Formats: sequence, structure tokens, C-alpha cells
Amino acid sequence: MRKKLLLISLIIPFIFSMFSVGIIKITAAETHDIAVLSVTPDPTSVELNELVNITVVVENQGMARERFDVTVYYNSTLNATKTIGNPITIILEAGANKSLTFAWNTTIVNPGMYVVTAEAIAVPGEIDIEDNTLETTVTLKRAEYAPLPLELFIALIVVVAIIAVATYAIYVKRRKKPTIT
Ligand SMILES: [Ca+2]
Repeated sequence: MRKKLLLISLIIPFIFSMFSVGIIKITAAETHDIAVLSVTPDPTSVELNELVNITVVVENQGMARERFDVTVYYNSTLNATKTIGNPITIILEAGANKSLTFAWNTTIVNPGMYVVTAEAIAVPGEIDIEDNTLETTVTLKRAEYAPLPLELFIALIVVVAIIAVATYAIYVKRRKKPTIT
């Protein structure tokens, strides 16, 4: 009887440990985790109408091959979220990473500082989604027009003056003509 009890008390923890090891193995094999490693704007500050390239590095930190979308968006001053370019769909093997570039045409954007967010859209079964988004900032400035060079300004005045004098001379000449005839 004691032998039986001893045997059971040894077998039960053994079976249980095998079971828990099995559970750990199953979850490890099914880990799905993608992440945004970096988001880099180039340049970080531009005048409106200029192009900003947003480079996003994404990584598959899980154990399975993944297919997912990567999107970049900014918050406008009105707090409305707008996408930059089109989302890019990629396939990454486990442990692999990839660099993607999104072109931001700033033509229809107002000046100001914008928070630009890159997001790797979570894959089915993904638990750690905190590393799926990363933010950066980009400053858009109003275009500064270069002042007119002094030489050009003087030349312009001279031309205008010549035209004015010539016009006046012609006017005077024409006015005098009828009095002569
Ligand atoms: Ca993740």
C-alpha cells in the first residue's frame, strides 16, 4: 500500500511536469509577434509642398511566417488621422526584418508640427501589440519667399521710369499736334 502511494506520488508530478512542458512548447511554436523597430522621417523639417520620406523598419519577432499590413499616418491639427501613402502588405519569415519607405507629399497640409505614427497591423493570435506602433514628429513650415535682390529692384524702377517718361513724351507730342494744324 505504501509502495503504491509512493509510486503515485512520483508519477503524478512527473505526468504534470510533462504536461506543462508540453504546454510551453505549444505556445512557443504558435507565438505571433510583429513589431515596428523604427520610424525615421527624412528630412524632419520641411517647407510645405516638399516631400518627406518616412522609413519604417518592421520585424517578425514571432515563430511563424507572417503576412501583414504596414501603414503610416499623421494627426492633423483638427485631430483627424490621415494616412501617408498607401498601406504596404509584406510577408516576413520568422526573425526577419524589412525597411519600407512611405513618401509624404505635404502639398495639402497646413504648417505645424505633426505626430507621424507607423503601425504594423496586428496578426491573428498576436498578444504583444504595444510594439506594433511607433511615433515620430515632422515639422512643416510655410514656404519662405526670397526677397527681391536690390539690383533687380533698381532695374525694375529704371524700366518703369523709362516707360513712364516715354508714355508722357508721346502724350505731350500728340497733344501738341492739333494746335499746330
Ligand atoms: Ca507585436
